[in-house]
Amino acid sequence: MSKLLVGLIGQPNVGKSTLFNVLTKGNVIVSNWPGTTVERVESTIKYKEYEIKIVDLPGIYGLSYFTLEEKISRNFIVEENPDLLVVLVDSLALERTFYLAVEVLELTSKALIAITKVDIAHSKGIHVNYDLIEKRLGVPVVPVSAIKGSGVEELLDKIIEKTRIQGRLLRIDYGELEPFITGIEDVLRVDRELVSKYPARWLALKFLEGDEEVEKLVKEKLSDKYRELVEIREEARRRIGRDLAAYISMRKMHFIRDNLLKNAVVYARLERARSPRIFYNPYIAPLLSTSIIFALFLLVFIVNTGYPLTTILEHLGYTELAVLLEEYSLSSLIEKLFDALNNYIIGVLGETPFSSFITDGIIAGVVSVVVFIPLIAIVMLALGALEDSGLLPRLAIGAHILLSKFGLSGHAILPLTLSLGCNVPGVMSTRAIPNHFERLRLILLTPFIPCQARLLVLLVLSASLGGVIGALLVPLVYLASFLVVLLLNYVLYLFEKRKQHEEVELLLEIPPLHRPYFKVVWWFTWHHLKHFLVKAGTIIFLVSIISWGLQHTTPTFAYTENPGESIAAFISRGLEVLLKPLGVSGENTWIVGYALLLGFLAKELILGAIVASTGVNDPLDAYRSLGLSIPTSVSLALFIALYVPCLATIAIIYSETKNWKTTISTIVLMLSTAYLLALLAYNITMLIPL
Ligand SMILES: Nc1nc2c(ncn2[C@@H]2O[C@H](COP(=O)(O)OP(=O)(O)OP(=O)(O)O)[C@@H](O)[C@H]2O)c(=O)[nH]1
Ligand SMILES: [Mg+2]
Repeated sequence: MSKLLVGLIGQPNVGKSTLFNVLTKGNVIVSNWPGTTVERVESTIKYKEYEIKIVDLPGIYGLSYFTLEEKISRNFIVEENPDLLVVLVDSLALERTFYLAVEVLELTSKALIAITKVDIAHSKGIHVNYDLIEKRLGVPVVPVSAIKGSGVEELLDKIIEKTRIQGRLLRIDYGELEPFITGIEDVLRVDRELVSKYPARWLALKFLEGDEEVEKLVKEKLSDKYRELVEIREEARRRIGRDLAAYISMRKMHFIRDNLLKNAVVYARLERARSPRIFYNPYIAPLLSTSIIFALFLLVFIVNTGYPLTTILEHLGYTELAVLLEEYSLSSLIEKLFDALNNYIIGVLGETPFSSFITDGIIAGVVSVVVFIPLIAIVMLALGALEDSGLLPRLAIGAHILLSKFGLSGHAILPLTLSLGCNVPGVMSTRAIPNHFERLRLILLTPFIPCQARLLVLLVLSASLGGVIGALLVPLVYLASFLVVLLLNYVLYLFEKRKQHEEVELLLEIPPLHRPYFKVVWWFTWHHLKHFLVKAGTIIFLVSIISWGLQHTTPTFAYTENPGESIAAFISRGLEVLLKPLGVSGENTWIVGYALLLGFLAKELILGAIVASTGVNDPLDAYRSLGLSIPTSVSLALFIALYVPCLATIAIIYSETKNWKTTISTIVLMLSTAYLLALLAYNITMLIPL
């Protein structure tokens, strides 16, 4: 266990003690700060592999050395040398409360910002772009609500993360004062010991301000230079023509208003809150909420891939229209773009192992990340608009009436619906769920919901079967998936209830409705996109490249274009033991194993793998050529619907939970559930005379 010392610092009333209590859950040690009657409250908590001692510092407005509270805080920073300071800033009074944060960041880079009371900020129409402020300050900025408990775990994670990285000090431009600051800094640097304890620039500023403590320090350590320093200060005062402390403080306030917060906060104008009763009606609300969210879901996916409209059109016989819609959907346009790039590269390099590595390895890796961009962007734009306008909590109320019967809260409507299209935004949208346990439960279960990619495979399988079984296959598989989700959810829910003795509840601040602000919606979208690209994107990209290696290298490490000779096929042959009980046998067994193995990366690859290994061009004919029995096809359909959806989902589960245990548990749970049910389906279908 490593030990960390963390101080909570902030202006009075920003919420330090409230956050302190939430972080430490009670057991505190109360003493007095040395030589004073001011209470010192501290507590040690265990988090991950850390023992974190948290100290609640007294509320102060700035880091001068006048009041007792200020002296206590500054001595704590300098003498106790904490591993990190958490500077609390009140989201309801950003301009004022950032002042202390700015002062702290000039003194130490071992700090991060927690923006507090975000629960009420939203209902007052205050929207903050935390990412932008983070970039401008150079330290992490974490929104928290101590009252609702949101952001607290993220704060702890960021605390640990930040203590591992060296940051830089904040540098504010003091205009005309700059040459004097530099002048004083140069003199101060003579005393190495002094400038190793305090940043030289900070000392210079405090000296200019006439800070009592710094004055004393300088006089003591640099007695021979003291006159010179005082002269520089006199010269500065003449130049500025006013009190230097006031000037410095004014420049800080300007920095906060004109640089730090500029374009980073939107204060929405709230219309007088009308109360649309319809959102609370026990009969209409559930229907209304689910339909609005479902309609939104349809729209998003139609723009992205054409699905499910394409499938519907095809079934109605408008095949040409369906093809057209699909061709001009966003994801197909992206694929065309990269196909053109691939063709160009092959044209230049010829068909060599190297060009295969570039196109099927690197570019395919990039594509597998990029195809998600429009989808996530549109989903997040839509969600952002719902959230910002205040409509989302109202829809959650309606959905809650319905979902609470299944041990879920109204928040679950989003992940459940979105996952029908794609599990990645489905898992991402669990962020809106305030209850930690429910969120984990949904992260674990939403991947069981068959997404569009899985549907495409299921459709081929059902076409290969034909007849009644073929017609029933897809609806039955969907039904089975939903039953699995509901059942597992209920089991997990009962476990939780034993632990936390709480009913599913909907903790909602109902903000007034207002029209969505594009800027705020865009922040929301960009925040999620960036998260996906940086966190999940890297994992997806790297594994795609590794998988190229496995598919193009033989067990003796030679290059191969024949999938049957590759390491992947070699592994697939090992899967035969598991496939036999599902009725897969004979020389094509490895192809099924190989297809399922690639399906781990993305379900789209299953059909491609079968086509590539059988050498039959049409996916349906290729599948038929495997000669699998009806019970086997049924069990495979169920297995494909339920086992790990794709690498991207796994990557996003990891990046959302930052926990390998949860990620691996999900994989194990999915594989075992899928396999057991597939086995069951095989044996049941065997009994039916067909
Ligand atoms: N809505 C909401 N209110 C909060 C939150 N955190 C604190 N408050 C309220 O803000 C007020 C001040 O909170 P404290 O925790 O006492 O603030 P403090 O920073 O410790 O104040 P001092 O000790 O006086 O410096 C209290 O009324 C809290 O209930 C929050 O996350 N959400
Ligand atoms: Mg307090």
